[in-house]
Amino acid sequence: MNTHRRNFLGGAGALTGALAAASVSKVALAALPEPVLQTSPDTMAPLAPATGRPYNPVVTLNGWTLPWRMNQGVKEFHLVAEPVVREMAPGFKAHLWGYNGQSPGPTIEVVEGDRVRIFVTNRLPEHTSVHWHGQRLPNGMDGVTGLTQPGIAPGKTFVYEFVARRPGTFMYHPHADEMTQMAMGMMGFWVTHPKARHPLIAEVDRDFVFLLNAYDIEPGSATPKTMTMLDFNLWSWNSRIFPGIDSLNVRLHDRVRIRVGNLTMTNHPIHLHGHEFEVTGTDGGPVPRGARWPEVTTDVAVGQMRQLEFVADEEGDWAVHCHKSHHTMNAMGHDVPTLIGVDHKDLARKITNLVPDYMVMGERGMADMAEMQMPIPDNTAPMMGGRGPFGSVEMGGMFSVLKVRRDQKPGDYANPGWFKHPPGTVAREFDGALAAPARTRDAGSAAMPAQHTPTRNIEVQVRKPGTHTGH
Ligand SMILES: [Cu+2]
Repeated sequence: MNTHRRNFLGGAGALTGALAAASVSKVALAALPEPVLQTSPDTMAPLAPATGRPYNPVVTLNGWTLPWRMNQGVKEFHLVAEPVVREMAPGFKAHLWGYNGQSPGPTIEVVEGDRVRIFVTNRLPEHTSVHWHGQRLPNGMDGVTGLTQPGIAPGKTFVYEFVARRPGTFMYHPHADEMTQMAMGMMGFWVTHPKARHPLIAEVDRDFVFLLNAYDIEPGSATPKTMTMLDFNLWSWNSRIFPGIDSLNVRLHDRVRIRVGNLTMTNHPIHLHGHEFEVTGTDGGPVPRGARWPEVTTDVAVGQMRQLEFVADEEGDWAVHCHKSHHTMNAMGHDVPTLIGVDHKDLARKITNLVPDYMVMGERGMADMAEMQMPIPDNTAPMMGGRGPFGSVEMGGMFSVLKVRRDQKPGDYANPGWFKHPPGTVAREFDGALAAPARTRDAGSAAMPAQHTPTRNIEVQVRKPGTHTGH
């Protein structure tokens, strides 16, 4: 939701003749909708439907929605699986695989009951397929290589066709060499809007979508290590890391829906500040009203999707983030020892003689890292940062800001800047006299001395195992 939002149609010009010539024959091309490619990682304005049934479109965080064409009552889309260069944060570009110029691929939006035809052209160096996660569809359209279809070979185009039977929140991803292809960023969002007022699907003012994904890219390099199973160093939303993730900008009292899908290898407890929400739906469908309860954090397990809904009735800049603290950090070495409380002045002086840029990490915690700019390799992002109105936010990874503003116009997604706090409503330094803390000489706290304290040591007898005599 940058102020430089680009009209996605501007991206249509990015179609290259080389692509068309290399991948599909002229006859096939005549029947194919022209693929629309995207070159910008900015959040696109919602794509209002010009044809077909009307609906209230979603906003894909740092992403876009794929345009379609109507062909005799069928909504036709064209996905191109291909290597892409994705800017994960300003100054940091990753070599990923994705669809139509970006990773994740474009969001696909349709309406319940739509007949949908999706052309998938493969420009990857290996075969692929697309699985339409969560959809009711004919088995042969399910996209599982080897099980329901042959893989789409490099250079080939396949066609998927089915009716979007169930309204809700879905995603798509390959079911072919998934470990590699998902580690490289191949995935996308899918929303099926209800065809009429639905008793369990609220009409909302703002509807944001993003996928949780994770990468292992060594600082200074650009290609993810695809064999990594757990120790990822980049925790991203739509292949962006904070401060590269756009804010979610809403108007005071808007009803807001945030749809999240998880295609990483671990769970992510998504936490919203300042408001309570309900989980109103999953990729399995809308949650019955009697089964909803208030939350401020909801866990999104691997392969799951969650719809959070709330009324944004508190003005301000509210953090929204994964609550695993390591997931709000960017690329770092995991072998850094804990140095809190260690005095290493002498050591630092000696090293600085040899390496002038050397900075000792963590003597007082890690917050200094965000303020001082330690030199980092080209093409990576600082471990944490993000300049806020009061200094560094000291965050990275899966972190963004919900900006609730009284004067945000309906339908305006532009970033309103930092919140201007009413006078007297910001935590401030206390400048009165400080009383000395009261401490007791006994064990326990000052207010409540410990009771039943043993007066002598209790000896614990532990029998240690003797010689192991084997099995
Ligand atoms: Cu997380």
